[in-house]
Amino acid sequence: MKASICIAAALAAFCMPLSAATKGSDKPSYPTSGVPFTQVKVGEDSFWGRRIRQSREVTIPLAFSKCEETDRYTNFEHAAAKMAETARGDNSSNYRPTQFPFDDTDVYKTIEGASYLLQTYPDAKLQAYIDSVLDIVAAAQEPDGYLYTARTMNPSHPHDWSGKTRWAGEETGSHELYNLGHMVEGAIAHYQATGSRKFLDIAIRYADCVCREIGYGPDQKVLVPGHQIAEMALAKLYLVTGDKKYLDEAKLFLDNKGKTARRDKYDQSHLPVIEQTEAVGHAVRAGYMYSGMADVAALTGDESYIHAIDNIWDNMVGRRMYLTGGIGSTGRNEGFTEDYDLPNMNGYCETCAAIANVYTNYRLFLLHGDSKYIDVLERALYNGVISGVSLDGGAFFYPNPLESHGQHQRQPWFGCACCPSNICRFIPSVPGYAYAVRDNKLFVNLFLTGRLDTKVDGKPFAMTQTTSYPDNGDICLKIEKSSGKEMTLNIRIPGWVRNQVVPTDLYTYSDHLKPSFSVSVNGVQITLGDDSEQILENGYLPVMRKWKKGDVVEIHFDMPVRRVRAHRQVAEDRNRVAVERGPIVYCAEWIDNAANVLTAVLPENAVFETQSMDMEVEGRQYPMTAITTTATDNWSGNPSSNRPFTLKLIPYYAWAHRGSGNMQVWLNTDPQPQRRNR
Ligand code: FUB
Ligand code: ZN
Repeated sequence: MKASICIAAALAAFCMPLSAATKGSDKPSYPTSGVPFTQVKVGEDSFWGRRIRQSREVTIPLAFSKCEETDRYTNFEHAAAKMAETARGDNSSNYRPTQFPFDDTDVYKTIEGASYLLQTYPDAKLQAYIDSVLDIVAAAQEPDGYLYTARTMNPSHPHDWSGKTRWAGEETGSHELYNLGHMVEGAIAHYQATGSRKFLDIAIRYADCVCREIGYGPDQKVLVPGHQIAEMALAKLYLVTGDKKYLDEAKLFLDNKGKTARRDKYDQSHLPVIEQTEAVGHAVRAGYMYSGMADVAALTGDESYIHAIDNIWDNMVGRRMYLTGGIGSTGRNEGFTEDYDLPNMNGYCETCAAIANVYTNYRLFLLHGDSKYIDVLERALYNGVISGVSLDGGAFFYPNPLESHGQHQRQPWFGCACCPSNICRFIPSVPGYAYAVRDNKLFVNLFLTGRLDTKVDGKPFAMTQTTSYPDNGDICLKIEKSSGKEMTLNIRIPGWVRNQVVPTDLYTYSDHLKPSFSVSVNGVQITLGDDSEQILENGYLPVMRKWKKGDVVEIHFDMPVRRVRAHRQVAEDRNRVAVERGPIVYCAEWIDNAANVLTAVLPENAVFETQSMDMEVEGRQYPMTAITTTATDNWSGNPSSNRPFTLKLIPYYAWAHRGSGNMQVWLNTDPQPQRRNR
């Protein structure tokens, strides 16, 4: 499908108007517009309500305290002090930055997450705290807008990765533009949530400095970000301000990849982006770049960008993505390797990379309007992303492998804290992925309890959604406000209901189940016919009518336990099967099982049962659905002595909460003794 350029309301995909700065209202936007997080309130006692509560009570306070404890704020204070000292002719100080030149971003990312929370849970104390941090940040900004503490605190002796002068080290590791990207993302969230321009103005000043200094002009430098994110952030800044120079700068960064001195697969600079066809290199850099490419594709309609990002997605989702939606097969480059190389124990699947996968797929949905992207997004969200944070919100995984012999445990923080701070900003932003609007269509993409208050076709529309998803597939939508004009609810029918594990042949269901679904309006069931696919549009069931307050839509998805096989070329998963239910990938842990889960065999005819369970973490109970079946233990190495035992499986996201031990997602199906000895 072509990306049509919609002449749409200024603040389509993510944003609310910034009237003072908006230059004209006829700028292009995404073909489909995401409903911003500001218009979705998640119910407290629900799957995502609990996650957001943990963010509020644990994750974000922890991250702010770590920023304090690990001298992240001191970096800003030293930068400000250095400028003051220099102004009075004192050059005696020798401040040293903390470990990484991107440590500033943990501050920006935590403010971003806290801002999303403020929107839902106004909190004067938190707002005042953020304000005080922003005072420290603002004081570190150089007069022309440059804000990078790793240099400003000691210009003649900056961080080792920074390069001698501004931008000199950007392509190889300074992260000056990575810092800009996270600053802009955080500032926009803060502005949207609070209406305050305090952070936004700081970010705009730095963005303007970058636009002045990096470009094609005679006094400018042409260079590209060594770690992407500025591209997608500047595209967002364009949507918020209406100032096209930010989109142009984002496109300049992408257009020049592979054309500057730097040529390396690691940061995707091996080729110009529009010639790229495979997901390569460092997975977070890649995911952020693909998101930026999708932004540019959608916002400019540039066919070469659309073609390239579609090809890369085919390769990534068709050959290089884990069942959990995780990406990155090795820690060597924290990234991609070869087609079908998806090792489980040594797989990397950095939490940030799964988040980047969500960003990419979300933007591709906004570009193409196809639910297959939300299917991938949902898979990453419920598995590879939330496995990165403990149920209580206080400990984090950096890599998220699919197999362990107990060597992996979540940690309360890391020296390189990109993953915890990304969790800070991502979890509270989830409501912003639930709905989208195009003309008089409302897309219901995610199933989560809460209230939506938005506009469809320019007219107010409100609805509540109630569900226990992903524990079951029953969802109730109740219309609370509608103009009475005809409009369509586009209800996403997830791939997992339609017998598609993923929208490629990388993973397939190996049982012969045929789950079905039903949708009724005010008690009257919609006739789906023999082939429900026929009436779906891009994976959505369109339900058009003149909605009125009190109308009720009931959705039911069968949610049987499913067996999944990987493509035969994935050597690691050969003779193995994974177990899923709805969007959730399951795993077996040592603590629930009397046999070794690394060598246990799941027979072809295993019958599964589900049961509700509460997992206790730090005295609090976390509800989830467990699965049991009968498997055999071939630990003896002799198939004739295989013993049956009750195999218990829990959601993958909940592993590693009860001590250290074996964990397995891809269970053995081969009754012969294991060739690999563990
Ligand atoms: O370079 C910034 C972040 O540090 C990357 O995104 C992570 O993979 C970690 O290397
Ligand atoms: Zn990370």
